[in-house]
Amino acid sequence: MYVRKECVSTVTINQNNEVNNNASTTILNSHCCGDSQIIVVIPTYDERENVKPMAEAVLETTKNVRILFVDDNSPDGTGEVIDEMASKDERIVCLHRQKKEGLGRAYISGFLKALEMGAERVIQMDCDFSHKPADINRLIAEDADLVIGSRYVKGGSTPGWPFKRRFISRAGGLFIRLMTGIKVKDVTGGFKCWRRGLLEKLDLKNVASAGYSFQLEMNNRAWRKGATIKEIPIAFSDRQRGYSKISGAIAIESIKMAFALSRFKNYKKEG
Ligand SMILES: Nc1nc2c(ncn2[C@@H]2O[C@H](COP(=O)(O)OP(=O)(O)OP(=O)(O)O)[C@@H](O)[C@H]2O)c(=O)[nH]1
Ligand SMILES: [Mg+2]
Repeated sequence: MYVRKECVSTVTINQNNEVNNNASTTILNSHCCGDSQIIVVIPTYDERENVKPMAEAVLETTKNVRILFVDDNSPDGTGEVIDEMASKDERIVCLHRQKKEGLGRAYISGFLKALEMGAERVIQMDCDFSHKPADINRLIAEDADLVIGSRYVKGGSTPGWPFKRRFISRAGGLFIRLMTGIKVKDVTGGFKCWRRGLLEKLDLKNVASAGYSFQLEMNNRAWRKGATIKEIPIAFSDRQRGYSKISGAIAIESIKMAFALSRFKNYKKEG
């Protein structure tokens, strides 16, 4: 039986779909926030115009934070711009990858590197200002294993989006929620704060997604581990500079992933 419970506030839902408000907290919350090390992981591909203002905004708005850019050898020279910043400011690090392999692969490399660098909290965000640097403080203020900046909880919004885009995003999210049973409202969002203890449990090297389906696969892994997940409202606006890397193939990967994670087949228990 599936327990229906809204997930606007912190709720734990384990692999058997049982709602539990406390149990996993003691296991997963072993690293607490306080003055912990926070690393903001930002994947970049052709974001030359955005990286500098993004780094400045992140470092200005959040204390005690480092930025790990993950660049896939961007043809526009983004990697060199980051290297120049990194040579002047030790809070900025660039992980260079040889070629474009998708957002998911870039994030996995970035998360593994951030853990190696000693991160207690890992923020993931886009480099195009759709995710607002000032909201990082709101994400890290929450006490949960995974905090999601959500367009679809009360107070969240997508200003400037045309009806068609709103519809596709909402319908896609609904489909994924129905297929997987996950009680997260913004299943495809990419602005999140992960607690180290949770990331260490997610078997990152075996994440299958190459592209944007990474978002739903990771949510699902966290949820099946019984993590505490909280959604807080954000306004998500369209990028001002540069171009979108989303393609039809990416949408198809997400649909395939929703089937792969389907609650209607082989609901696998995890310890
Ligand atoms: N390293 C790396 N970064 C990527 C790749 N694909 C996308 N990105 C980055 O991931 C972030 C999100 O990509 P966007 O193209 O903005 O996609 P989106 O924000 O989901 O969609 P839009 O609303 O259309 O902008 C940006 O910072 C991109 O530069 C990739 O293959 N490798
Ligand atoms: Mg974007």
